[in-house]
Amino acid sequence: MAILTLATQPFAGQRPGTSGLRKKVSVFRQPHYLENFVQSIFDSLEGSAGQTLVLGGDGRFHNRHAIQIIVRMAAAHGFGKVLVGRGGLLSTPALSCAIRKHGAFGGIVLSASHNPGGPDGDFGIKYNIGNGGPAPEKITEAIYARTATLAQYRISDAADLDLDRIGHTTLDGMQVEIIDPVTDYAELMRDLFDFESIRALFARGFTMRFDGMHAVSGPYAKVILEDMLGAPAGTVTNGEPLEDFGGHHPDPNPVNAAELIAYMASAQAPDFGAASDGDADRNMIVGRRFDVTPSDSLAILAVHATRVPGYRAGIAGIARSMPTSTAADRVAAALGVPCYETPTGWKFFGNLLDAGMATLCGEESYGSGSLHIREKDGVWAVLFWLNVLAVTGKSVETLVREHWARFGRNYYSRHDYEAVDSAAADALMANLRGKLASLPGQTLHGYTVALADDFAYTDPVDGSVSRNQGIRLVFSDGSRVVFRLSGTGTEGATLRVYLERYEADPARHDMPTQHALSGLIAVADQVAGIAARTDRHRPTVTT
Ligand code: VG1
Ligand code: CO
Repeated sequence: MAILTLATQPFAGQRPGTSGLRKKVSVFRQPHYLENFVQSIFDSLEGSAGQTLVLGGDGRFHNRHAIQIIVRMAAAHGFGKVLVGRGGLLSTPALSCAIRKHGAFGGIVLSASHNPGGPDGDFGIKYNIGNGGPAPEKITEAIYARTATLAQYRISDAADLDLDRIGHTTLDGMQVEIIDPVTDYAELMRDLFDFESIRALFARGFTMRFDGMHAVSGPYAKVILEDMLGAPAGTVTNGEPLEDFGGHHPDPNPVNAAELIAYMASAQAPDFGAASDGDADRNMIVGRRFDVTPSDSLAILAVHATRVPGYRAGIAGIARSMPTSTAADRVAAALGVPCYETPTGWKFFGNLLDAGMATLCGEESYGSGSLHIREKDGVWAVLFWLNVLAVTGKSVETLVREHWARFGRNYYSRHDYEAVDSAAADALMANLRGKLASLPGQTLHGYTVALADDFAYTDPVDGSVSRNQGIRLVFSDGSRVVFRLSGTGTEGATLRVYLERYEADPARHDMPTQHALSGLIAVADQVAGIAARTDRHRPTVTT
C-alpha cells in the first residue's frame, strides 16, 4: 500500500453554505471534486495528526463511494483512527454524539439533509469540530479559501473497506473501526429521558406513527421506539434508508410529509405523529388532527423542560434563529432566562452551548436540539414530546392550546419561492436593502414599521460578526416579515419569506394561519415586489 500524491485543479464554487457544501450528485461525481474539498478540509485543520475522525452519512446515493475515498484520504493525511458508522450510516445527531463520546478531533457528515437524493438528486459534505458541532464560519471560510488554490491531494491506494462488518481493521497504518450507528446515540437518549414513563405510556395503549421518510432516522427510531420503549411493531413507517429516499423529498413538513398529515387527520389517527428528514436532525410534531409549528414546539419544550430528567435542573437560556417566531422569547422571559437570536444555521448555536449560556435551541425549519450534542436532533425532539405527553397525560392539542392561552399565539408561516432566477432574487434583496432606511414609520396594510434592518449578529462568546443574515421588518405590534435567500439549495435561488403575527386574545386563536397572516402577506409582496420581480404569483412551498 502506498500514499499517492495526485495533481488537481481548483473547482469554482466550493463554498460551504448554511450547512456544508451541497451540490447535485452530478457535480460531486466529477473526477477530483470530492477529493479537492476533503483535502481542503484537512489542510485547514491544525493538530489532527494521530487523532480520531468520525465519518458517516445519511445513506443517500454516492454515500458509500464517498466514504471509501475519505477513509483513504484520512489515512494519507495522518489521522490515527477513523470511526465509521456501519454501512456508512450515521445520522447527523449520532455523528455529533460520537465525536463527543469518543473524544474525536472532528467528523465528516455526508448529507444534503432535506434535499432529494438519487443519481439526479443532491449530495453534501460538512465538517464538524471537536465539540461535535458544525465548523464555525472562520473554518468554513478557510476551507473555501483553500479550495481556490489547491494543486494536489493525497490518498492511499488501499483497497475498499468492508463497511458492513462491525469491528477493527487497519488501513495504511491508520486504525479503522466500524461502529454500530445507533448504540451510542440510543444510550444518550436513555440517559436524558424518562424511558420508564414512556414505556408505561405505550403499555397503556398510546399510539403513534413515526415516518422515517426512507431516510437515516428509521434505524434509530426502530431501536428506540419499538425495541427499547415497547411501541408496537409498525409504529415506524418508511423506516428503511434508501439511496433515493423512495423518490420522495425527505423534508418533514406538512407538504412533503403529506401522507403522515393525511393519516393524522383521518378517523384512524393515532395519538401522536412525527417525521424526520434525510439526516435525522429535523423533526415534525403532529397531534391528532392538529399540526404543531416548529417555533411553538421549541417554546413548549422549554416550558416543560423540568419535567424531563435531562433538564430537571432547569434551562440556562434559549437560542433561536432570527426568522424563528418569538414564542420562545416569551417563555424565556417568564422563566427569567435569556433568549438569544442568531443567524440561520446550527453553527451559530455552538458557542452559546459550549459557554453554558443556552440549553435549548431551535429553528423554524423543523429543527430543535439542546446541549446534549451540538447538532439539531430529530429523534431527541420526538422523545422530548413523548416524555412530556407521558408525564402530563395530556394530548398534543391540549398542550399547545394551554400554551397559547398562557402566552398568546404566534401565527407563523414560511413561504418558499424555489428555483427562482438568481439574478432576479439578488435584485429583489438589493432593492429591499436600499429601502430599509425609508421604511420605519410607514403604515402598510394597517401595520406600522417599527424597525427595518439587515440582520447582523455579534457572537457574544468570541465577538465574531456575521452580516447580511436576512432582511427584517418588525411592526409596532411585534409582527414580523423576514426575507432571506436559502444557503442550502442547488438550483437557482430560493427566496424564503417568514411571516409572524402575535395574537394574545384566546378568542382569536382559531383562525386559519394563512388567513391570520393575509395582511402581512400583502405587505411582503408590496415591499419586496415578489410577484413583479420573480414572476411567481404564489409560493412553491408554504409551511
Ligand atoms: C435551511 C434552514 C435552516 C437549516 C438549514 C440546514 O437553510 O432554513 O434553518 O439550519 O436548512 O438544515 P437555508 O439556508 O436553506 O434556509 V438541514 O436539516 O438541511 O441540514
Ligand atoms: Co437535516
